[in-house]
Amino acid sequence: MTDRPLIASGRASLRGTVLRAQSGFFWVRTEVGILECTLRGRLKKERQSSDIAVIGDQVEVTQVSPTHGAIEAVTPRNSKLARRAVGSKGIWKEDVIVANVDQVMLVMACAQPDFSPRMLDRYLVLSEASELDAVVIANKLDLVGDQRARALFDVYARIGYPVIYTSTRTGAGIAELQARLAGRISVVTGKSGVGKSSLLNVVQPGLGLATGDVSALLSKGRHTTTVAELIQLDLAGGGYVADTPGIRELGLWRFPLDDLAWCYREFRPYLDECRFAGCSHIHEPDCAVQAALAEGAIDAARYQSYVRLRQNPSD
Ligand SMILES: Nc1nc2c(ncn2[C@@H]2O[C@H](COP(=O)(O)OP(=O)(O)OP(=O)(O)O)[C@@H](O)[C@H]2O)c(=O)[nH]1
Ligand SMILES: [Mg+2]
Ligand SMILES: [Zn+2]
Repeated sequence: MTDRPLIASGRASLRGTVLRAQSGFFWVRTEVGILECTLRGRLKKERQSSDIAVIGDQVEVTQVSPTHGAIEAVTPRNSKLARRAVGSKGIWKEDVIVANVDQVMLVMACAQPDFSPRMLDRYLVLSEASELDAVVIANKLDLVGDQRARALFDVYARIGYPVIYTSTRTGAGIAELQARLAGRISVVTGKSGVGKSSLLNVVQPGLGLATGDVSALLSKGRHTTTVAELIQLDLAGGGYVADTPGIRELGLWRFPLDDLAWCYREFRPYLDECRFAGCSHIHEPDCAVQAALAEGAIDAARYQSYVRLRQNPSD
């Protein structure tokens, strides 16, 4: 970095957060309001990539008019959500879609659609691989009741994930969800129909996201667009929810085959105890993970999901 003064050519330098990015334009929230910005040429030269600035980035902006600015610098990211994309020569490269993500909210329905532990485990693996905190939202509690819901999700609480039981019908868990979202940048994901938009509408009345069948149509349309944005939450302490086409498509997330066992967080205490380095924890003798399974310290269904993913990562 140069020792550029805070006031460059008579124009104020501002700090801001990228709220929206589309085709080279960035909407940045600053203390003087939201400015529509482009990237300074110098930045583009330094780093030839599509993710120089993404939503969630903290940036330094020079205001050039009451409504426009130029992004001068991007602050190093604390965390990021990336997906794999095909780079030059067909080599996989990382494509950052949200920066400074504080947590991933994995929304599941207790029923309608049926809860799929397999899918949740997959999401958790992907969150762990990105080293992002994950929160499990067990929605539609009203359809099954407390006891049944806990039978489905308690295992996740036991291995250390926060689990929030919610219903947009009864209002259960909504205050807890709001408290979790306040002051953080969150990514909300989960399959179609689980109630993501309904939850956000209850968290923030007035948001007016489409739900139900209408939403299915709209979200298909949105998949084809390239807009990524942070939805500002009107909670004490603020908070943002990231909405991007890329994060809904799970297959595009970075998938960590080598570190798969580590991504099952309850396996971690045992990983250094196996007899063989590079143990797959499936058939080797003196495997500490299998021993923990036999003792009941590792949940059998979680272990089975590990074996299936390990043997068949793409299915
Ligand atoms: N019984 C019950 N139904 C719910 C609840 N939350 C949402 N629903 C219903 O579930 C359906 C799907 O909700 P959406 O909010 O559109 O789901 P979504 O996850 O946003 O779906 P996509 O936008 O397609 O990804 C709607 O008919 C909602 O009314 C709940 O807590 N209980
Ligand atoms: Mg929706
Ligand atoms: Zn092992």
